Parts: sequence; C-alpha cells; structure tokens
Amino acid sequence: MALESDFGATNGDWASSAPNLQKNLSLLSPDQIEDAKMLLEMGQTHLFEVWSELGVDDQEKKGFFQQVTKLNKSYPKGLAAYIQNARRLLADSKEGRNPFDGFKPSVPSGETLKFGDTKFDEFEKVGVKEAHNAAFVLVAGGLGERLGYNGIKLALPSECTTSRSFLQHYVESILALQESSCRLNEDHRQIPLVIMTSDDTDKSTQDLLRDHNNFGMIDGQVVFLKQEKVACLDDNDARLAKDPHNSYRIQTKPHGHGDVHSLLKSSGLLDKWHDSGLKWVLFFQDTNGLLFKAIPASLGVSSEKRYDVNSLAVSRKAKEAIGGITKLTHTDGRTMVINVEYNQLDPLLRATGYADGDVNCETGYSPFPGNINQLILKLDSYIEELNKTEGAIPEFVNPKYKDSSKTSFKSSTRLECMMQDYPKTLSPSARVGFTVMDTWLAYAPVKNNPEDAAKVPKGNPYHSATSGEMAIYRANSKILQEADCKIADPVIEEFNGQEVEVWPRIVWEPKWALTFADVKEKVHGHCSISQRSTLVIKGRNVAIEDLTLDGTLIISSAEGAEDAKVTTVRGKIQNKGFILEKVDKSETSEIARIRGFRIKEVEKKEVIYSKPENFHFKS
Ligand code: UGB
Repeated sequence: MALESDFGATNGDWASSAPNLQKNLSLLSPDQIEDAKMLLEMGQTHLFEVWSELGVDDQEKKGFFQQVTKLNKSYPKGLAAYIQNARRLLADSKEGRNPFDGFKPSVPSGETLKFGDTKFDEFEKVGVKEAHNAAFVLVAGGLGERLGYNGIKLALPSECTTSRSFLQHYVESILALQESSCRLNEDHRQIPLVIMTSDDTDKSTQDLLRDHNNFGMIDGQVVFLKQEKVACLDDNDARLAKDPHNSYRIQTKPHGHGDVHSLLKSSGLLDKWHDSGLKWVLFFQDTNGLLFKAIPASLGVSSEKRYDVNSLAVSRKAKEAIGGITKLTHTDGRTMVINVEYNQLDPLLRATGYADGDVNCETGYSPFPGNINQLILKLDSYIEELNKTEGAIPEFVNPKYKDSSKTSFKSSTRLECMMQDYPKTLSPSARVGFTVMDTWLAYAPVKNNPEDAAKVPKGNPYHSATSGEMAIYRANSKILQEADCKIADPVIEEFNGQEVEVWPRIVWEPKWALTFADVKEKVHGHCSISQRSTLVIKGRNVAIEDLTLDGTLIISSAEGAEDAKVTTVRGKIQNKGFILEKVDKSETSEIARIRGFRIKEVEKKEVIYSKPENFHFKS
C-alpha cells in the first residue's frame, strides 16, 4: 500500500485529519499504525472523534485496534476491501439497481419425488449406500431473533414428547445413516459433522454437545468452525458504525450463512475429506426436524444424476419466507438455476413481465419450488471452485432507509452473503439441479415467534415451534399410514393463535427407522393408533405387529440390549395417555410458552426390554 507517501511518513502528519488519534499514536504498534492509516484513507476519521487524551482509556484504544486486526483478517482481502465493496453495493441499492438486471426468470425443471413410490424408494436405497462418502455441515451461527428464544435454537426440543433437542436429533440421524451405510458397504467409516457457529452461538453449542457426550459421536467426529461478524455501516459512504455501548469499538453483525464456504476452504477440511475418499458435502440448517427424512433420497438423486449442486426444495406458497428456485436466462444467453431470495422474487417477477408478481398458480402453490437450504455439493467440483474463489460468495446489502431520498438509514446495516448463492460463480457446464419433496415429509422449520406466526396469512405455514412440533407427528403418522397402519384422522386445534392439525404423537429414534424401507420392515399386521395416542419407539430392533393403541405406549431398550434379534410388541393397549395442555403468554417455561402447550403425562404403558422379547398385551 502506498500509504506512507500519501500521508507523510513518521511524524504523524498523516493523522492530522484525526487529531484525537494523532495524540495517541505512541500507543500503537507498527502494524496498528498501518491499520490506522488504512482507516483514515478509507474515510473513517469519525471513529476517533471522541478519543480521549493519551493516558485516559488507553486499554480501550488498544482494544479498538485489536478489533480492527480481527476484522481485517476475517474478511477476504481485508477491511479496506469490505468498505469498498460496501460503497459499491450501497450505491447500487440507492439507485435501486436490480441485482438480476438482464435476467428473465422461468420455472426450472428438476427431480420431483413422491414419498413411498418406487422411484423414491430406489433413490433412498442409493442414498443410504452413498452416505458413508458424505460429510455434513450444519450452519448454526444465527441467533434466531425472529423466534424470540433466549438460547441457541439447536438446544430447543424438536418435539416435547421425548424432548430430544434438534442437535441430538441431527447427530443421531447422522449416526443412524452411518450405521446403515457402513453395514451395506462393509466398512467402518465415521461420517464427519462440521458445525459453523458464531460468537452468539459457539459456547452454548459446544457446551450442549460436550454435556451430552457428543450425543454418541466419537471425539473428533464433530468439528467446530466459528464465523466472525462484519463491521456495521452507518451511511451510503460506508462509514463504519460505532458500537452503541462502547465508542471505542466498531459495531458488528453476522455476515450470513454464506461464510461457511470460505471457512471450510481455509480450514483445510475439504482436502482432508477428499484424500480420505469422501464425495459429498451436505449443508443443512438449525431447526428442521423433518430434514433427515428427505436426506437419503436426495443424496441418491445427487449420486444418480451426478449433480455438482443439488438443492432440496418443497412446494412453496406465494410470499412464503423461503427462497424460490428459479432458472434465470440473461439477454446474452447465460443461464443459471439459483435460489432467488423471498424478498427479491416478487420484484424480479414484476420487473420482467409477470404483472402479479409472486402469486400461486392453479395448483395453489407458487410455480417456483421453495428452497429449504439443504444443499448437496459434489466434493470434487466444490474443491475446484473454491480453489478459484477461496469461498467468497457474492454479497448483498439490505439497508432500511429512513425515507425515499435513501440518504440515511433507520439503523446501521452490513454486507451479507448466503450459502445457497454458491452456484452463482459456477461455470455454465456445472450440473446444477434440485429435488422437490413433499413438504409434510421434508420441511418444518422453527423460525417465528408466536405473535408473528399468528399473523401469517391463512393457508401459509407458520414456521413456529408449534407448527414444527405438529409437523413431526404428522409426518410420522403419514409414514405409518403408508406402511398400512390405520392412523386416526387429525383434529384441528388452536395454540398461540395458530390452527394446527394434531395427529397422534408418534415419535421414533432415527436408529429405529431412517428410511421408508426400515419402517416397512418393522411394522406388521393390522396396527391401528387413535388420534389421542402417543407412541414412542426408542430401540433399534423393535417391531410392532397387530398393535391397537389408544393411549400412550413407550418402548425402550435398556442399555446394551440391542442386538440383531427383534423385540416384538403386539396386542391391545388402552390407557389415559398423555394430553396436550394449553398454556398462555404468562407461562414461565419458555419451551412451553413458544408452543402454546405442554404435554401432561396422565397414564402410560412403558416397555423396557433388556433382551429380545415378545410382548403381547391384552388390554
Ligand atoms: N446462520 C448462520 O449460520 N450464520 C448467519 O450469519 C446467519 C444464519 P435463517 P432465513 O429455511 O428454508 C434461509 O435466519 O432468513 C444459520 C434461506 O436464506 O433461519 O429464514 C442459522 O443458524 C432461505 O432461502 O434464514 O433464510 C440457520 O441455521 C430459505 O431457504 C440458517 O443459517 C430459508 O432459510 C438459516 O438462517 C429456509
């Protein structure tokens, strides 16, 4: 950098535009002097306006430059590049420039799977076989402000019948997949799991895992990568915002889940995985309790179709807060299949001749499949691409302007990037596809607080803790129905102002069944389950046969009781069961309050087996 000559070298003249900095130069190391020059050159003198005399708050001043070093290091090409990029994107935003200028959207074609049909079963089989060649990456740096929950979302129970957290469910699902895949391939590979955290989530996530012995994963199988935040911006000139609580600090905010690509690249993990023979990297998000029901088949699709990128998708309701998978064709002939984020789809459609924008078609859904942000990338081509880009993902800025002059912001903004924008830099020859699954099977995230969920337009999904839990019961009930069990119809109930279908509370551990084939292998005869029932299966080798349940049945294997032989539970069970008890806003348990109910255990039948047994109940 030619800063010395531009500013005058050693006498501090270069800092004359920031007199309060100039008075404190003796505190700074040579590297920090360079950073200070960069900040002045980049128009950031305001950061030093309130700096006190030398000798006062000196530790804070040193802390400021430590923060600048960190911001510099954690952004590709440093803080000066960040400020330059911000100025460019803020100018585009002020001018209202459409990021998709020149592109026309159309509905792409991809693989559409229907649960239970032959094609789905075949893809599941291929996916399970392939899973021992996969690594999983969970992006969990977001705090979930929209949910209004105080802890990390991964620690939330995915459902309250067993209270298993999302993280436990994810880890156990990967382990179940690992076991099935290794059995088929006759090897003993461990499927790696990477969790991307941020300062907001890192400690709590690591503690959660450690306090539960990694939920069964071995030491080293889980790797944490922490994303850093980026500097906030106060105006269109990209003046960095001061932290409102400490004027010796720059305010920072998360940069978005797109950071995962540069972190994976710089960690060296990708090459390590490649050297150990892995072929796939699967990315997923923090609160979708259904996701692993869709993973085996979609991995099968990736493998059979040799997709470089496979995005999982579901039918999307117009204006639903999930991105739309879209084919974009440029006037110059370029095409790409990409996620268009939910806030951009409507303006893009309106600007390109679709006068009504983001609306449902005759199917009752948007014609654009909804992106659920589960991506499957082929490791070879991923490494090749990241060698070119270092994992940098095209960024965007979303300032909330005070008025139509677009000259000032309501609050500070920052640059962001999204992991699903990875295909934007790929060459046109890359094989980019997607797999559409039934929504009931694949997607039920927990994102919205009860108040916002209750305001969701009728017919659109709530994406709340209430709907997320009910969706798990619905999916398990429908899967058992497909396996010829008689499952009573759901009833409609209202919790926290949201009308939801309440199906029997049926839950099983991933090791019992991960695929439909597993379920069919373990359900026999004429089984029937009433709507008010609860069925929990906690063992691996358990079959139910001619079971009639009206109440609560919990089947658990005692420690060490699992072997290849099967425990069978049959007969008729009737008891008072568990009930869903409504709670209101005054409820002190946060878990119950955000759902609008708690589960009250009234009566249950519990089967705990320590060796394979046959249980025959006669009510
Ligand atoms: N996340 C991070 O790890 N780091 C961050 O800086 C931010 C988030 P949100 P949103 O569910 O299907 C996404 O906030 O806005 C993690 C897609 O962009 O839940 O709802 C965070 O912990 C959208 O296209 O994302 O939108 C969480 O695990 C659509 O697919 C994940 O990133 C939608 O999700 C997502 O964070 C969806």
